[in-house]
Amino acid sequence: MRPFDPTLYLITDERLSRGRSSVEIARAAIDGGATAIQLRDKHLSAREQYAIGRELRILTRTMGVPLICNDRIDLALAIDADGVHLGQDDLSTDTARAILPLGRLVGISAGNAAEFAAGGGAGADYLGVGPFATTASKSDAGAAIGAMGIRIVRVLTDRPIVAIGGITQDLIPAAIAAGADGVAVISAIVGAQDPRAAARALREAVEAARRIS
Ligand code: TZP
Ligand code: MG
Repeated sequence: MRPFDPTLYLITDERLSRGRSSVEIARAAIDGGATAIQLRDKHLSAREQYAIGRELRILTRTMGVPLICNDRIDLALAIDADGVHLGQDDLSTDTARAILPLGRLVGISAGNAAEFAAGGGAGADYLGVGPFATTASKSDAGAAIGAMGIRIVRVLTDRPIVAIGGITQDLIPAAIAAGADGVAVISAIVGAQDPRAAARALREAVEAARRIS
């Protein structure tokens, strides 16, 4: 596995994919420049997620990007994912490290300093910080934290930060200027008519924003 590259992190959700599979979306997204994939079809049963995860595992290995499993350490182990992404209600970073083989990625969600501390941010490999803007993809995402929210977490860690929540191409310059290293998206790719072109445009936007930040 290559080191975690936070530039463009695709999160799957077949509810938003206009009938296309998460594997099909992920393939197009990686083709377009996605640098990491997270399995997050959490509305499906464990068995259904496992089936998707197995396919994503083959795809991501072939295409050379890490596969990260949302919430569930058991599923991460079962599909031999490269890591897990943990929210505030999931098992802790320390517990994940104790269960997972050495070298697996552990990412956490943190929208502010309190969540950074409670989620074990200091021990995480990367942070998902948001919601940057209003999102319809996560019902309990809370209020948008914007650039100021990214800045607050930025001073707490040197680890990669991905801005998440309502990210569209036009918001990328503000997220990167505030200190994000990349962006994580669902709808901007999963819901796009052409996920490959959407990924390419988002990736180019992150790279362009980095050049001026
Ligand atoms: N965590 C915080 S906001 C969010 C997640 C999983 C949803 C991101 O989806 P979208 O469609 O990119 O706003
Ligand atoms: Mg979670």
